[in-house]
Amino acid sequence: MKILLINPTNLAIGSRVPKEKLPPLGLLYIGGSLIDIGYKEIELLNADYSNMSDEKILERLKDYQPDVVLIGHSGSTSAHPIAMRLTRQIKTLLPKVKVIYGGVYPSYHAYEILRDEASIDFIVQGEGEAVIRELVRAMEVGKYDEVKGIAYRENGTIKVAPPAPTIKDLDEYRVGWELIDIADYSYWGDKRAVVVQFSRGCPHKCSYCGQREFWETWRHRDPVKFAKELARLHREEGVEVFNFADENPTTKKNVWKLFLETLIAENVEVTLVGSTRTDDIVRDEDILHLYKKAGFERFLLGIENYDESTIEKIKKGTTIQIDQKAIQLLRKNGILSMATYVFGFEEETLSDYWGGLKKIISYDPDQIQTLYATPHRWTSYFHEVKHRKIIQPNLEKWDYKHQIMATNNVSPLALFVSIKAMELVLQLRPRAIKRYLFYPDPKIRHAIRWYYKMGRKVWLHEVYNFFFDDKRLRKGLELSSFWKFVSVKGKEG
Ligand code: B12
Ligand code: SF4
Repeated sequence: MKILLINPTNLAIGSRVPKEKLPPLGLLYIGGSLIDIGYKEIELLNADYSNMSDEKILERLKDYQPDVVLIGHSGSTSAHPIAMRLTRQIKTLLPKVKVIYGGVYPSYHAYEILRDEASIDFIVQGEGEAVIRELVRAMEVGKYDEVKGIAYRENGTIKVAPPAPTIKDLDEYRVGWELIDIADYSYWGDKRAVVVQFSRGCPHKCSYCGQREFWETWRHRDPVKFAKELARLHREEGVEVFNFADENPTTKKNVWKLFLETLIAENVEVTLVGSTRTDDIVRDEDILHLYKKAGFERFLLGIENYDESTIEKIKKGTTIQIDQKAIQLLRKNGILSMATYVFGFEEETLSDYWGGLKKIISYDPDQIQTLYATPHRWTSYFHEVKHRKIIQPNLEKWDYKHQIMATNNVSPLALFVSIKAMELVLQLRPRAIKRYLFYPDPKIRHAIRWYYKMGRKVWLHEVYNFFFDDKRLRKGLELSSFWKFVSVKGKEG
């Protein structure tokens, strides 16, 4: 069976603005899982890498003549319309090819996608490694009723199988690194880089979070094996930067400490970047020097908001004191902090932004990432905001960098200008510029300068898009009508 994995293009800034690209880890896990049960005719077409045109992608399909196409993108909501445009053309070109679609967005919209898109034959719902093995084996015999975790069409009826159990031992599956040339991938200013994943899931319950339920429970790989794999990738493949895909890698202190100590003992000079929670950083005050020694240069901290009552409302489970302390502790240990700030809550006002700006300056993070509240249907936040008006109906723009819902007190223009001004103030304030120019550690100085360079490009790109490209509705539908279907996991019917 000839298999082609496709990472479709995505128009989001994360795909289009930086020249540097990271490998699509999800598809590499899926490929690795199939290679390990004997499927050898398998290739990856990373169309997102070079923003490949549909014509070029189709040419490649014509040459390769796959029996099965596996398609999915990590930025799954915003990539969905493009993935569908592509699969329709693939089916026209190769009508016999079977198309399997996976990832977060299709997992939760399986029923609607199969109802509306004749080009999709199967959807894998949830974690894919174990399910894809079962599905591909079932395809050899054409019998699917025993396969859990899939949705498909049979004699014109849409069937949604019961969910597959989560993988207990993550070390049973490996990343199919052989599907890419690692030397093609870089990040952090021309450093060879890959995405890795130590753990899946998160035990916390933030209401807007689109990730925690997807993985169901928090699980982690063997910390010693994982550290050794990073060291091997550094020694044999020259990987310098590891970008952690984890939602929350630091969940268990003892396990995390063992990972850090093992990596330190491997004595490899690598850069690690990831995301975690501020309360874990505060909890780990006594071992933050190990974070630094292992190679951590930056943490993205999902602070989201700087107002105590909003933090409570979104069930973040932290406090402003903890958030502030985490930033100070990271700085004390020579690790950069990137604080997120989510905009677009219903009742926010211009004076809230002013208050937020003053607070964030007092927190003094090294970097800021501004985002718009985005009501993914599979989050509890979706249900809280069903009455709100959708001003951005194009799913390609549901990438956290476009305003999706109207707010009551601030126009989209005023909100956009406030965000852009806030970014300028934060990144150009004297303390930040001083670090840009004189940060004593040259590795961290490089990281700061790289981020400024990227930030400048993104800032200009967003301003251009806002005024000349993005189309917004003045009066959109309510979210509930816009979406029409509100049941979880696309299982209606
Ligand atoms: C690393 C990362 C990036 C990196 C690199 C992306 C890359 N090359 O893969 C960068 C910084 C470039 C990035 C950019 C963006 N990202 Co990002 N990113 C992540 C992050 C942290 C990890 C992704 C990952 O590797 N996960 C681990 C893999 C193993 O999981 P997976 O991809 O879901 O795959 C599994 C299953 O979904 C399934 N599966 C997936 N595909 C397929 C296909 C088939 C056929 C099958 C059978 C199964 C299957 O099986 C896999 C194994 O179990 C996630 C957050 C997170 N913790 O997951 C956000 C995340 C994926 N990013 C997100 C977003 C919004 C973006 C951007 C749109 C942001 C922007 N405005 O620019 C862009 C999109 C461009 C892009 N290239 O992805 C959102 C997506 C939300 C959504 N559901 O739509 C996430 C979930 C963050 C969040 N908080 O919500 N991102
Ligand atoms: S801490 Fe992060 S990953 Fe965990 S539920 Fe909250 S937003 Fe989601």
